[in-house]
Amino acid sequence: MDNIFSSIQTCAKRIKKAIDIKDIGYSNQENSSGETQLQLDIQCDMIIEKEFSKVASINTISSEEKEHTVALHEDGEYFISYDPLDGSSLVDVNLSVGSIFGIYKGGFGSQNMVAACYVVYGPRVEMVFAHNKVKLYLLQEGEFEYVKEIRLKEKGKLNAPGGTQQNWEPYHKEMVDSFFAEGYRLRYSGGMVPDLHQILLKGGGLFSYPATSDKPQGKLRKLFEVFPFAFVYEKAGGEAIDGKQRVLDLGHAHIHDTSPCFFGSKYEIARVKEVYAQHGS
Ligand code: P6P
Repeated sequence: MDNIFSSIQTCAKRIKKAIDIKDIGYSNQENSSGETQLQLDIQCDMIIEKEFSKVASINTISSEEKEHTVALHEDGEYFISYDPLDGSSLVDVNLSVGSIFGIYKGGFGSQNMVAACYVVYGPRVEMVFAHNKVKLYLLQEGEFEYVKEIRLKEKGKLNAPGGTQQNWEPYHKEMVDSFFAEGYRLRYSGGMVPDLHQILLKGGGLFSYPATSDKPQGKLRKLFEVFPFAFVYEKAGGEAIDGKQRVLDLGHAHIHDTSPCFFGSKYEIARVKEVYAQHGS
């Protein structure tokens, strides 16, 4: 695992350089989710694949930017899924973006998840690595320095409601509004990594990306986005559900499967469970 952690640090430094200098024009390609790929998406994907190919313990990788998995080392015990640059379209408006990694042992799948990691490229470059604990690191003078352990409180103050509001179910809108009626603050940038990072660092709240009329299976990808953050939030003392059940109890049929998702402190997730038990499919 140490070699993987070290390799991700190298990836993060190289990706930061690519963000700072790379042409952010669109390529003529689409990813498996039908999203037009930025040159930068492809560049960051190549950086990670090249660095991971040097780590003998990595058996196979799967990327949001690749249709299929890529076998690296047949004797490796770890399988890594990743989103090389989540929210990449935010780069051209100078908002924070991130890389997300899910680390599985013996094969891809929520039941095999043993660690998760994400990197936030913002005013500072920070990394969160979740194994037994959730640890925060800050890139300083070319090295990632340990800062602190991250823990969620029982209840927070931030509300990050994702998805197109006109496509929400009425009961979902009522639930979102109920938190605002309690004084929660709206904190939503459209970047999953900074939005979830902010809730973690501020001690709690709710991030939601529900099933909507235009995306009945949600938008966020299980292997590359939802499972890794579910692992981080649970290790930090929070919860992650799909509205009904624990995200990390979900299976996946295809590596690009999506899921509705709710990440947060226990108080907020209890409200989601209560509302969705009465309405949700
Ligand atoms: P919406 C970025 O494209 C992304 O995949 C996540 O980073 C983010 O949480 C979500 O989509 C935003 O989606 O529909 O709210 O713009």
